[in-house]
Amino acid sequence: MESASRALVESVSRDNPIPLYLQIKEFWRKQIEGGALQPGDQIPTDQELCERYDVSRITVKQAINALVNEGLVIRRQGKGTFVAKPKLQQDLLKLTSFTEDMWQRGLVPGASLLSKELIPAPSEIAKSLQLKEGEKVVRIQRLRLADNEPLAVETLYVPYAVCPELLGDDLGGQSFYGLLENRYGLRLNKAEQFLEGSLATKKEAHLLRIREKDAVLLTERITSLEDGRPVEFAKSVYRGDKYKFHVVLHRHP
Ligand code: 16G
Repeated sequence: MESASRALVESVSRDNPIPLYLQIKEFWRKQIEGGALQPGDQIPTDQELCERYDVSRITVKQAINALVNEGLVIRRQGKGTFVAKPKLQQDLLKLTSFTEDMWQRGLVPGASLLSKELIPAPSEIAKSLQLKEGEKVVRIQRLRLADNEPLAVETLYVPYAVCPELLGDDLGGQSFYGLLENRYGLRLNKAEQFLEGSLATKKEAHLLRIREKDAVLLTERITSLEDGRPVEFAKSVYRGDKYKFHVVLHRHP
């Protein structure tokens, strides 16, 4: 910490046209991304930073807020500022389940069932699932957990006709894709997925243990079987500070 702080003093210059808060923020970002600071490490208090760089509290707050917004540090009320755990990354190349994604990262996946019911498909959902409006779908809402921490709120719509048995299954502790493939012999083929930024509703914030209107990542996925029938319309709301998606783009695919 001491050597990092000395380097920081050298790295912040009033002659530099880059605003002071950005210079401070960039220094700490490099320390974190370069591995000099590890998740859980504390960074100096706002007061300490003000004194060391002879800058105002507002400048320090701007620098720390920028680090918070990038998910690099978290503030703990009354305790200080700490290096955050890196965001979980989902590679958008292969059709994988939440369970597979978490195991791959060495985290224990979990799900707690919020609701499960048979409903007539709302028109948008019916269109995505190639159903007639009003045809029956099983709607399942689950809170998805990684190492017992809430990560996403997921709502699945599954055509009742494709998998009527699902209504009787306990989806709290089980992988949905696992059930489809291993118990019901349905073969998943591909999914189309949409991503957008959004703000947490009151209910989502409560479930995800964040504040209302905090940034979240909203995804919609329509998954189909090898015979072409759509099997799910899934809407998931991920904590924006914990999750990111990764895509590799080829200029000449
Ligand atoms: C992921 C999928 C969701 C799928 C679920 C199955 C995204 C955005 N969504 O959460 O569509 O239903 O995995 O997970 O990736 P499970 O097999 O672990 O229940």
